[in-house]
Amino acid sequence: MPSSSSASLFSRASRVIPGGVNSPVRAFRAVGGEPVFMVRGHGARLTTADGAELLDFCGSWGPLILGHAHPEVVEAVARAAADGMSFGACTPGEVELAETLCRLAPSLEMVRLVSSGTEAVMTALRLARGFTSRAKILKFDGGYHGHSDSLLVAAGSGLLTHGIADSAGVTPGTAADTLVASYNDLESVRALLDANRGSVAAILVEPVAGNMGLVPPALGFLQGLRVLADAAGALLIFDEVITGFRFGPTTYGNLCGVTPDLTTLGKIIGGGLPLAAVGGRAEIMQRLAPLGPVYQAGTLSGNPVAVAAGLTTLRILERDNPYPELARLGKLLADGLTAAAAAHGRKLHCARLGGVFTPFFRAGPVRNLRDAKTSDTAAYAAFFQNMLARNIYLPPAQFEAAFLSAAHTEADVAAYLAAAAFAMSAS
Ligand code: HOZ
Repeated sequence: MPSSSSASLFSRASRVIPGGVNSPVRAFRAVGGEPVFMVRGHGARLTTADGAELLDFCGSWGPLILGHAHPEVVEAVARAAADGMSFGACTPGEVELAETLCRLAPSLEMVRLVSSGTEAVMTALRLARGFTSRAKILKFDGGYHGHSDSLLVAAGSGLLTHGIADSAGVTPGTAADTLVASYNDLESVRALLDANRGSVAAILVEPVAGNMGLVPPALGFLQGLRVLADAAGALLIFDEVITGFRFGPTTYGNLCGVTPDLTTLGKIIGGGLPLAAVGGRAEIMQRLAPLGPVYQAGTLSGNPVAVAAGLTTLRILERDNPYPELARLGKLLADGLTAAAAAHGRKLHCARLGGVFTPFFRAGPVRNLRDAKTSDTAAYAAFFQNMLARNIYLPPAQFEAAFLSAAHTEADVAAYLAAAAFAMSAS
């Protein structure tokens, strides 16, 4: 029988899966060593194929705000699965999920359910282009919006981590329709809109950047984007795949009082299963087929099992309101990490919002990709490995966000900080 250790699984995987991984940021290339294979997750803890128990601060990259295998979510999924995995036909649950999303985030007058964040953003861009009859999209340096062609330009997340500025396989014509501004820099947006007057269909932004590490918006930045988009006749799209339902039981747009024309959601709204959505003004959403000429489709769109996981997650978030506690624990962690770094004479800036954080190994705030890139990535790699040696699992890349869940306790934060003190002194 083949060995089931992480090392032997990775060796088998590398023979049949490119790089041994099904998504590049999992490859550990930025932190050294080989990926750890997971076999189980409960609450805030993971069990590896090697039998180790890890305290998890990656949270599957964002969906697991309730922690792993929340009993109510598991029960809802089991019940839905027992009734049939997929029909390729309409189901009551998808209506309820769409109603719930529209109720919780008033900027969503209508939504279309899809299966991944990539699809949601791809659909939002097509809608924006179809609605405005314009071709260009303005995005931000270090912003990541999934892996559709036109957005693999100056992208964050795995591309930033692996030093792939722009993906091969994207035609120059496609890339030419993507304009790139600097995050938190309204002047760079204004200049691009002026230079491309009448041809920008949409400004696409993560309202809180999460794919160059966590970079919160500067005061007035999102409000400024709204004004600039309106003046240019462009739509404003908030990519909330990470931020939706992460800081409150609603979108970040709703929390910060800026109303985008379209919003993309994913991660949390699927409760850990593949489900995402694009939503916004009815006038725009009604351009989608079968009502309008903008096409989008998917066999597993609105899949009943994923819908059950998402709906149950949203119900629990509304009922239990874990957000103040997530923010309290997040602050405890960020303050403790900052103090540990100071005590060991290390340069560190811990960016944090609510229960989301990124330790940048550099001094001072991080406002954009230029700042993020000056973080000492070798120091992050050493930190990651030292934390892993203490059974703390972090995102295996500097340019990603780490997540607390409702399953984390103050004792878990203390465990993180104890390991971090060790990591700071060791590396
Ligand atoms: N979008 C995730 C990182 N920000 C990637 C998740 C994965 O590749 O597993």
